[in-house]
Amino acid sequence: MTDTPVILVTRKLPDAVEARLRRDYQPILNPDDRLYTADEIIAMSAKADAILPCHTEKFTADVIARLPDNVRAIANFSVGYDHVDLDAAKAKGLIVTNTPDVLSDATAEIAILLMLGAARRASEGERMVRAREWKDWSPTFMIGSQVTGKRFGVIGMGRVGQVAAKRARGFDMEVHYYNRTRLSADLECGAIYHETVEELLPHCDVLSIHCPATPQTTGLLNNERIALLPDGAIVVNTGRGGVVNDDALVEALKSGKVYAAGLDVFNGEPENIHPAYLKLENVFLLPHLGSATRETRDDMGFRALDNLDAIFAGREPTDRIA
Ligand code: 8YV
Repeated sequence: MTDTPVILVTRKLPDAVEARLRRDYQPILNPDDRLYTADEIIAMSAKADAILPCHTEKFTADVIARLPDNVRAIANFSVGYDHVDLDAAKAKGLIVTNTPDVLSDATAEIAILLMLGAARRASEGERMVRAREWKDWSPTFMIGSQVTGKRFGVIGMGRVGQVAAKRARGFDMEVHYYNRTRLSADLECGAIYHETVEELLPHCDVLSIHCPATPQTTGLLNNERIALLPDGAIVVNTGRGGVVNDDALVEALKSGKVYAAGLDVFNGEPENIHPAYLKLENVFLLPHLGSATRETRDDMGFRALDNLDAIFAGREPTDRIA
């Protein structure tokens, strides 16, 4: 036996990340990438000094209370941490970390992809071509909505929101945003700040959601707030599904109040997303691909390991959230 810490890794990680884990720790890996149940995670933690999970594993207060005392830390492979009850973690003396910064570019890319795809009917067109239903072309065929020069509204101007805004400026878009606190001028880069979501919404030809899922943001985009958007707005969500009231968005997509939506995250993902989204042509759907690039997934793993290295060296981890 050595003193090398044992790390329970709940999902298959990139090869380079697993190689570093093997080099520096005693990892319990998941080569089959099976989604473990809470009971399995608790049982497999019997000898673990830390757990390295993804957002797919839920650390509710009950799960955290049942973790054995040898577990000192939860080093998430994610920037979002709504899957971990931080109060329960603090109460149990667990250190919790996340992986900010490294996925901002990749997630902003997906936000822009969703904006363009929704505006220009990309998935609808692709489905048509694949189904061999493309029979003709005419000047009025599959007309979309142009985004260049329009207004790009951001809810949650954190790291990802700021990069998405920067990319939107590449389309000559005027950036508006709501954030709990106003950014400094150098970070704002000319974006127009609104003190409330309600003040922001009328300025959003495209609304891009980047805020975390919290009790305060659950169902934030509801009927009343959608009514404040300009007619024909586009809604993009790369944050968390819970920020959107699905019934409200579906109704707005059906009525044309919202022209189209681009969604990468969903209530009930992956298998229980709102069924209407699957039927509506004006929704561009992706399966939570925000951070899914080779570069970013490596960097997320390394960042989680940097945090573990600090914890086991007795230093404060850079990305401590509890
Ligand atoms: C991650 C995400 O890939 O980091 C996040 O919060 O939503 C994703 O982009 C995922 O959470 C991995 O755990």
